[in-house]
Amino acid sequence: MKITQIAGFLGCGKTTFLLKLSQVLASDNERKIALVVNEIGEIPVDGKIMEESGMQVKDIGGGCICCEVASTFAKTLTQLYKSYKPDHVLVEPTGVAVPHQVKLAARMGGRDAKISLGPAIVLFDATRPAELLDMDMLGQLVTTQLKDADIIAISKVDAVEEGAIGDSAERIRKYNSKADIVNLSSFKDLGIDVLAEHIIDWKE
Ligand SMILES: Nc1nc2c(ncn2[C@@H]2O[C@H](COP(=O)(O)OP(=O)(O)OP(=O)(O)O)[C@@H](O)[C@H]2O)c(=O)[nH]1
Ligand SMILES: [Mg+2]
Repeated sequence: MKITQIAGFLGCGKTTFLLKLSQVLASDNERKIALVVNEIGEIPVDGKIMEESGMQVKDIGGGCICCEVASTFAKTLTQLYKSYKPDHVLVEPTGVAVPHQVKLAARMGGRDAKISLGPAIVLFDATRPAELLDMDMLGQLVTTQLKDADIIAISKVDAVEEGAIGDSAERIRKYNSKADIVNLSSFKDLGIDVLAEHIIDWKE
């Protein structure tokens, strides 16, 4: 059971991407996929939408899976392993979660289940780089997410000019010199296959 998180700040396109990605991964019928969505609000809107896609969906509310409800997250993973035995679990943390803490929490779930960690994929919204990086508090959170990323996906590239994508990539490189950077548009089905391959091939 490989656990891959799709992280990134609020509204950067995580859920939209997760749904597309899960379809690509599941298109090989041998592969079973489960989704775990962490919501900040009280109404689990995302989870309901996702269930319509016909996959196992677990919705965790009441706090962040990287801190307040880390043990619920771990238990959910153990439960999924025992009852559904997915090949891949795709996790959408909240937009304010820190990827390495999500990994630590996932490891707790691995105590009673045979898990491996997939890459931390962090989405960076190409339509608002300045807003994300130049604000004091917000900027720190976004740069921490970027530093923690194994793979960075510049999202919504359909909505910006080519030059703006390059500018975002240049700024991202300052915070993470190692991660692969992939251009992503869930609307135009760009980058989804590449990211699915990364997940399948990923070794801890
Ligand atoms: N242009 C464009 N817009 C997108 C794309 N993917 C998502 N969006 C839009 O961006 C907004 C946020 O998308 P979500 O997928 O809900 O983003 P999220 O990161 O899950 O949001 P939170 O869970 O609230 O943090 C929505 O209005 C989407 O329609 C894309 O590839 N291109
Ligand atoms: Mg979402």
